[in-house]
Amino acid sequence: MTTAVAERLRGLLPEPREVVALTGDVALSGVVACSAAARDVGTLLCEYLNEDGPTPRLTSLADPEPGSVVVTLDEADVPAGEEAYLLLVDDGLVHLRARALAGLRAGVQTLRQLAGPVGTPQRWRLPATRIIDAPRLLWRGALLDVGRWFMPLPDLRRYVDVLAAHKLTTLHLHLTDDQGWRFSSARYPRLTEVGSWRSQSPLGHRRDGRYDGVPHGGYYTQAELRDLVAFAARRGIEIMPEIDLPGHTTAAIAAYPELGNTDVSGPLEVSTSWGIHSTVLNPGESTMRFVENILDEVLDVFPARHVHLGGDECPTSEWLASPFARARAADLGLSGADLLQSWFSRRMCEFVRARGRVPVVWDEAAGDPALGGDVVVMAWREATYGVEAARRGQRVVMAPQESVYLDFSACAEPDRPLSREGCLTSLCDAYGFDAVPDGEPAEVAARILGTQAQIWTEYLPTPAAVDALAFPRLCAIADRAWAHTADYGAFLERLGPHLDRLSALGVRVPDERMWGIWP
Ligand code: TNX
Repeated sequence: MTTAVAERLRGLLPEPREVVALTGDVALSGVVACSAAARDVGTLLCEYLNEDGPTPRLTSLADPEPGSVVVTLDEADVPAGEEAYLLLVDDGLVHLRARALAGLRAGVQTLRQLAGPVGTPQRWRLPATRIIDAPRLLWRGALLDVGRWFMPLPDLRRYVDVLAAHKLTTLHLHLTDDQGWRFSSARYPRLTEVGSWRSQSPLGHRRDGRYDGVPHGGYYTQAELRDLVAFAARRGIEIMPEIDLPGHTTAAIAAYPELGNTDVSGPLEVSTSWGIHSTVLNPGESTMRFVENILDEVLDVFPARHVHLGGDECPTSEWLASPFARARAADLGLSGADLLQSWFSRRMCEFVRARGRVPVVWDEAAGDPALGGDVVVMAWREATYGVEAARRGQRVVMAPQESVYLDFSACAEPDRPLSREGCLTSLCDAYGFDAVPDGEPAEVAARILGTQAQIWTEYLPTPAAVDALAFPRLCAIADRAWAHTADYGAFLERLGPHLDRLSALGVRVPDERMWGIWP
């Protein structure tokens, strides 16, 4: 039995920086001893133990009895960085140390992985070890699109816990799109009364042109979102909200038609089809005030340092056709209505910045140097857009579709799950992507903050469908973002035991045949 316990040291995911196996093991008693400053993390560990471990009890640091986990904010032997930690399992005790709560939270997830599979004997007997760990990249995110298909709150909570288990830092919550608005606003109730609901949804691929005839919708109340934010924060995850602007706004315009370019387009319904829509917000001052009021509500619910303002896929055809938009562009001193998106983004970035937050935009909106040096650029079209932004002096999160879009198929099996047409990113491709490009000067490379997996849900109507495409590629992306070395064969070996953890968390990992193990 002791050998089996010791073997658990080989299946940690993401891979820690340094793992030294010691002799023996420690059976947890359930006592979690922590300083007042570390209490929040102690409570989280107790919650995890409560699921199936020894009855947890939180105590102060005096005289820990055998089997206790001792959690302290202490720098001794801890490497640099907020998320660094040391986990020492030896001599009848478990010591978890870090210089910041973020490090303790990361260490709790490692401790959770050192436990055996759920339901096995000796589950909470941990192998003796000394682990010294810190991440390679600071931004390790996952985007979840709840705009295309609403994800019920319990599933969303589960998802956050799964992200935490992979030591991710950020859930990028894509809350609004042409097909649905999911953020309830006190000031603009029609956004959810009207904008959260569509009459039907596409069936199968977009090119098939078939519909299900079934109304779909849903939204989150502000109280639910605050609760989710707190649940995530305790697990070390920041929820970065995205209100996608000024394109991808059909649902908002369906709710409040005056936000649209009414001189060139008629009344609209919440969209029932996928793809890039020509519908965009009008650039009038009252629309800008609407956007600012919504952002104020969003900032109030989400304390996140980063706020995503969208900016992707914004056709200029309506503005070019609209006399109102053209006149507005001229008033603003712009040479043409096609420059309105740049003006719009600049204004939104200033608004968010004035409230002490950091604006984030998709790469199409990033080219204008007047956006400000603090803006974070999400490079989604290709990694080269990220490299260009970093060379311009902007900070970048690498999210290139060819490598980290989990709505792409992972394999070419004929019975693979429905996914975006014609695109394939195997597990091997996802693992093979390195966010930090070779051959760039150190100061450019340093502006690449990290990477992010994207789960767009056009073809993923249920949490089970999300799991079937997200896993195990999400594990590969999380591993590359955290770990200091890359070895695909070794990753696959660690993935084996990790699958038991995923299924214990309720993740429906697809059959290995669907992973795209080989390119
Ligand atoms: C492009 S990525 C989009 C999304 C789609 C996705 C599908 C980005 C910023 N915009 O609206 O869902 O492709 O892969």
